[in-house]
Amino acid sequence: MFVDRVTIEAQAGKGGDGAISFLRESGKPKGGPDGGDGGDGGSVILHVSPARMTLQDIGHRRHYRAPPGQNGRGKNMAGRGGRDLVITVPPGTLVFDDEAGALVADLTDPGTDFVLCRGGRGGRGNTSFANALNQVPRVATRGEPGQRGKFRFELKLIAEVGIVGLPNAGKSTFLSRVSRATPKIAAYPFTTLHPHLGVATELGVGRELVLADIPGLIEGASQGKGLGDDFLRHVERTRVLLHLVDGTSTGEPDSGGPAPLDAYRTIRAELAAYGDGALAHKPEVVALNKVDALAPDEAEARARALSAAIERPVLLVSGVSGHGTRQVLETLRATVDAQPPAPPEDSSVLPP
Ligand SMILES: Nc1nc2c(ncn2[C@@H]2O[C@H](COP(=O)(O)OP(=O)(O)OP(=O)(O)O)[C@@H](O)[C@H]2O)c(=O)[nH]1
Ligand SMILES: [Mg+2]
Repeated sequence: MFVDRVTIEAQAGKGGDGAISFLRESGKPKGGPDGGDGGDGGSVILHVSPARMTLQDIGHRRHYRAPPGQNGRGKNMAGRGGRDLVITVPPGTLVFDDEAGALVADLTDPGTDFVLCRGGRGGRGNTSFANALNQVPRVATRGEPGQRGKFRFELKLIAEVGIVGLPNAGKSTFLSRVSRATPKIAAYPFTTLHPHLGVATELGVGRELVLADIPGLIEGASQGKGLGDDFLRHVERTRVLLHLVDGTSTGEPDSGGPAPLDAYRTIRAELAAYGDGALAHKPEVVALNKVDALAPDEAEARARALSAAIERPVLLVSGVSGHGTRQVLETLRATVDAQPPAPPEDSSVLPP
């Protein structure tokens, strides 16, 4: 399970100031007060919607400010209120006060609107101070400041798909191709040091896939080699594995890695060695990656050979060109949907 976590600063709008003004009309030398009230400042609202699946997009911005209310004006014109700033969050978002650490909101129900920072009330114009004793009040009040705060949002996420494969297989490239995730990518092993999460939206609303890039699997990972196999605990809760095999390496000394079948078997052995071995029974979609770098018939031939050896289908894909990614996603989606429903989530939630 992943914890998606972002910290933001939110600031609601200040209320507009009330106006001090007097009616001036020819023939009416002593007009009454006509200063309007200030408008209320905009609030920062959290709106809960399943259309949002992670907090990633929210984290792209650090400051969220709602606009202030406008000041009141003469002729009893009230200032316009500031527009509320609405941040859409996924169901299951926990909001903490970042300084105090206290839980501010537990947002589970779609459709909920939660006022995170209330906009300041607008000030009163002098018209509103007029009474029988004081018909020409020279007072107005200022708008109140809007609430502000620093908040930490947390979301517990379960990836539906765990992307496995040897270092350099192109796991991170694939993930960044199909989602907005930005794991580090480079032409050496162990580029990615932590699992990354992304949401593939290409298949349309309601058919998104949450994918996790699981780095660090090498021969001996289950004995603690390299990054070890600790990250496989994230795979335990996924529904399906996407196993990427580098189609360009052949096992020749300068080809960059083992032949596809050896690469495949190495990962399978590490999966089987983890925990009680249950990972080896997870449904798996296998794809030969980097086919953009191969002649089409060569790619086909290598996929066919791998498929024959492992006795299961092998898709062709390229995270760089995007070739085949759609079919991989469709296959993953169908495989996830064919699984029995996930076990109920542990509902105990503790702030860190
Ligand atoms: N030609 C080609 N190169 C690719 C493709 N996918 C990845 N690469 C290259 O392969 C290298 C490794 O890619 P990564 O996405 O970092 O591989 P990874 O599996 O995440 O590797 P680790 O994080 O080290 O486990 C990089 O140089 C990529 O540019 C592909 O589809 N085609
Ligand atoms: Mg990587």
